[in-house]
Amino acid sequence: MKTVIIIPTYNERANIGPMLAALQKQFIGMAHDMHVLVVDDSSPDGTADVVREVQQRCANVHLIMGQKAGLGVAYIRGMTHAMTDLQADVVFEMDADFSHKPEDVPRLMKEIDHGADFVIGSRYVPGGTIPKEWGLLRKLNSWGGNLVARHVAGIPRVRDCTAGFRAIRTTLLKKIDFNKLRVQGYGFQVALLHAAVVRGGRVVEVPVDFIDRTHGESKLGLRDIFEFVLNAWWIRYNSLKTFIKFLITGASGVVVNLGMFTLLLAMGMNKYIASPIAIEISIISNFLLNNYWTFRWRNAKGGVRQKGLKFNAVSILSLGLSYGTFVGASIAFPELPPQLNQFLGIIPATLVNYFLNSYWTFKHVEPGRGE
Ligand SMILES: Nc1nc2c(ncn2[C@@H]2O[C@H](COP(=O)(O)OP(=O)(O)OP(=O)(O)O)[C@@H](O)[C@H]2O)c(=O)[nH]1
Ligand SMILES: [Mg+2]
Repeated sequence: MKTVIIIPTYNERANIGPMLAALQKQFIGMAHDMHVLVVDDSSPDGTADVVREVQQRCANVHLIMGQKAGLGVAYIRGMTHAMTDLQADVVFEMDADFSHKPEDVPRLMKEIDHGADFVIGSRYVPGGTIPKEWGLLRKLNSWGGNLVARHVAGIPRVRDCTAGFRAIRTTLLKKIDFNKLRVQGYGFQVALLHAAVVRGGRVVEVPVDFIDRTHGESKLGLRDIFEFVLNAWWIRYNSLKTFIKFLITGASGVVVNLGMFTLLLAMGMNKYIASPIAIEISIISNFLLNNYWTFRWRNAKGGVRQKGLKFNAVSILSLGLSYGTFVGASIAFPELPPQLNQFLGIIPATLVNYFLNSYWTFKHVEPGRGE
């Protein structure tokens, strides 16, 4: 597998040379085709000169240059380059400052080998550590960031959402539209993770020791923190929007079903014929609304025919369940108005519909956790 370790740099002259050397040492024992891509934002300290010098000797070291616009923007440029120009199967995110240990690269890679799509070098799973010298403020900052990411953005099952040491399969990355992430700074890490989880990526956390940098300066600014929190709420708002749309779609289906049923009865149709027709029309209207409105983002690339087939299978099942319930209820409670029996039929069909469409047709990860 072609693997590209992306290292964004801004003024990392003291770190990048030793980091490239340490990575090459790790690559020796690895079975994969390992590369490094440095994404330098024209660092004034001449970080790129060091990389160019290494490139004379190492063909697996790549460099792209840009203007400083934040960590997220740098990663998006790096990932795009790794996927299109370098044809990578796997990309890593990694810092230049030795906060992430080069020796851990093979451990993260092993999880990819075992089938994970998104491996996180995690400080907050058993075995993972943060630097002992971190003061209370630094700890609170990291802890608060994770709290916001997990419970505001809605990634509760991941312990370290803000980690910057990760390995990601490009088959998963290609499903994500970077333009929709809307983050320029460090908030990118959470936005990307959330998008990966929503698209069904298999996330695995591997414990790592996070080491404080000894050379150079931190680039985390106030603007980044502000954007980070804002972005978490933005993700939350979008998730909620999907869930609300799903509920509205469901409610509209009930109206369509009972409305059609009443209309057909008024036209003099037998209730046992009117019932399945009304059910089928509401199932179709639900699907169209879910497909082109609620889960529209899922529709971006192909798969419509496959979804249509799955939808038909789900429809037949829902129709059978709903109609079966209607017939059963009509026989058991002949005195009830037919609309009430028709409504009873909606209940089991809704459950089955919801379950199959969420987890199969639209392959949704968790209800309400859509984008
Ligand atoms: N290309 C590019 N790289 C960046 C930018 N901001 C940060 N980086 C790089 O991203 C990595 C992580 O940045 P750091 O400043 O170490 O952030 P941090 O690890 O949260 O902060 P410290 O713990 O203090 O080191 C480093 O390799 C930086 O050089 C940017 O705007 N553009
Ligand atoms: Mg750092």
